[in-house]
Parts: sequence; structure tokens; C-alpha cells
Amino acid sequence: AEPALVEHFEATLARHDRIEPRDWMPEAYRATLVRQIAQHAHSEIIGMQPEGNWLTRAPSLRRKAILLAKVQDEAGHGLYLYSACETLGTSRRELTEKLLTGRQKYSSIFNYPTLSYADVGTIGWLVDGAAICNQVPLCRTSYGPYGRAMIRICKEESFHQRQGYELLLTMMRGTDEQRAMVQESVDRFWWPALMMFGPPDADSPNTGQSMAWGIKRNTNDELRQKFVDMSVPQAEALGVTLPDPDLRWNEERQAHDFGQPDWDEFRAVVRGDGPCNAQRIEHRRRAHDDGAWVRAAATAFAARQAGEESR
Ligand code: FAQ
Repeated sequence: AEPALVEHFEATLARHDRIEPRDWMPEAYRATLVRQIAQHAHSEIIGMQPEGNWLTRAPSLRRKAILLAKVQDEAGHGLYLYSACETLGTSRRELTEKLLTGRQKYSSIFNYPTLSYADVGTIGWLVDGAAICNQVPLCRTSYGPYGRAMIRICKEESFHQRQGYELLLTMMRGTDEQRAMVQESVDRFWWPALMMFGPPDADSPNTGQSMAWGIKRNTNDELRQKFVDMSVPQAEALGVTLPDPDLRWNEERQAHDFGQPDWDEFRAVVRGDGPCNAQRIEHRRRAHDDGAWVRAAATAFAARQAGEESR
């Protein structure tokens, strides 16, 4: 690349300013962004499934309307992110193809099943909570279209988190059986939620370069710590126990000490061997095949419009 272009790229990063689609960028910077943004987009789309599982069995019309709106928001987030990714020169068709053939990932968390309605609340509280912790700093990411997509997504995620917490609070004010359902759900989701932040910094191959490029603004362990510190008082207010015997306040560090998730389980889930990996991809493939006629119709319509315009 021309030295002036490289200099412009470096100077933009140094100013903490945004790189835009038409700016020159190193190919590795582009590839890292495509990897991360695509993974993020796929997570939003696959992430519709665990909660979608309860849409037809919501306990009231009100809960059903809330859940339907949340799942629809997730589709929207996926679409903003696919659009941001397209500004880097990839198509949505290509990204979908890579997801379906296992060449791109999505978040490990969505490979766990939702076994009770309390899981809808726990996903809102812990999974959206972890997502917010990770995504608020990404509003300042160095790539313009990604950062701007994050701003809107974070507003909606905060709302999702409140809705999950409110659901759990309602259940905790209910019967002993409902309280036990909440605790059981939190016991299952706590460790997978901690895994959402990625491997420990010492085993994270991408963090160093991604921080240097301003794609990531914090390390995986920094954000995991922040999430734990944020969740402890919320768990207390709710009246649930977090399933970690090593969890305690460290006065010296002014932060909580906590145990490590089972990193072997994490690697297995990321590799494709989690409890629901095959089911999630199979469902996504079926939805993609069922939608083929919509894509064909839209393409034919666009071609006809273009023909009419040129006439
Ligand atoms: N699951 O070197 P690092 C949501 C992979 S929130 C699967 O540390 P990096 C909202 C990683 O890709 C969830 N794979 O990687 C919602 C890499 O593999 P690769 C989505 C993981 O990128 C809520 C390898 O391990 N949020 O959807 C995971 O620097 C409720 C080594 O890792 C985002 O994607 C994992 N948990 O840091 C929706 C946020 N962790 O690609 C519905 C944006 C790591 O080299 C309902 N992404 N890997 O083959 C990020 O911030 C980063 O990509 C990290 C990973 C922090 C996830």
C-alpha cells in the first residue's frame, strides 16, 4: 500500500477516530472485522432459537407479546450487523453459507437448551447482561459501521436485560416452586454466561492485535470481571445464589474473586459438540431452505424493476 494510505490508517487509529468503508485498511484488519462482525450477526440470528422455543408456551398474553418483541429485535440486530459486514466487501449470502457449513462461528451460549420459562428471564438477565458488558465498549470500536450498529443494539439490549430481570423478580415473588425454577435456571446459565467473554487472555490468540487496532477496547478477562462485579448485587437483590463457591469480595482488588468456568466444556461447545449445536444449525438450514422462494421472488422483482427503469 502507498505510505500515505498506511499513515492515514495509523493516524486515524491514534486519534481514536473511525475507519470508514472507503478508507484503505490492511487486509488482516478487514478479515478480523469480518470474522468478529459475522460471528456477532450469526449469534443474534441463532440466538432467536432458545427463546423462540417458548413463544407458543408463554404463560400469559402479556409475556408472549414481550417475548415476541424481543426475538424480533434480535432479528433486527442480526440484520444491522450483516449490513455492517457487507460494507467490508462480503455478501450476506456468503456469510450465511459460511455459517451453515461451519466455517464461521456463533456464540457458545446459544448451544444450551431452554428447559423452563425461567430460562427466558435468565437469558434476559445474564445473557443480555453479558452482551451489554461486552458491547458497550464496542460502541467505540475503530470501524465506523460496526460502532454505529452497536449504539442502537446496546439500547435495545439494555431494555431486554430489564425485561428478563423483571420476569425473574416476578417469579421470585411467587411460589416456592417458582423460586426453585429461577434458582435452577441460574445454576445452569451462570457458567455458560461467563464463557461468552471468550477464553482467558493468556489463551486468546486475537485479543492483542484486535486491541492494537482498536477493534476490541477491553480484554476478555477485563470484561468477565466487570460482568461478575455487576451481577453479584443483582443476584442479591433477586434472592438467588450464584453457583460459585469461590465467589467473594476482594477488598484489596476492590473486585470479586471468582472460579473458572470449565474451559474444556467451552472448547467442546465451540468445536460443535455442545448440547444443541446440531439442532441449532439444522433449524437454521431449514429456515433458509423454506425462505428460498422469498429470495427468488425478491430477486425476480428487483430484476424486473431494473428492466423497467432502463426502458
Ligand atoms: N463462543 O481470540 P479470542 C448476543 C472464539 S451476544 C464461540 O478471544 P476474539 C446478544 C473466537 O471467535 C453474543 N466462539 O477471539 C443476544 C476465536 O475463534 P476464531 C455475541 C468463541 O474474537 C442475547 C477463538 O474462540 N456477541 O448475541 C467465543 O478476540 C440474547 C479465540 O478467542 C459477540 O459476538 C464464544 N463465547 O474475542 C442475542 C460480541 N469466545 O474466530 C440473543 C462481539 C471466543 O479465531 C439473545 N465479539 N470464541 O476461529 C467479541 O467481542 C469477540 O469476538 C469475543 C471473542 C470476545 C466473543
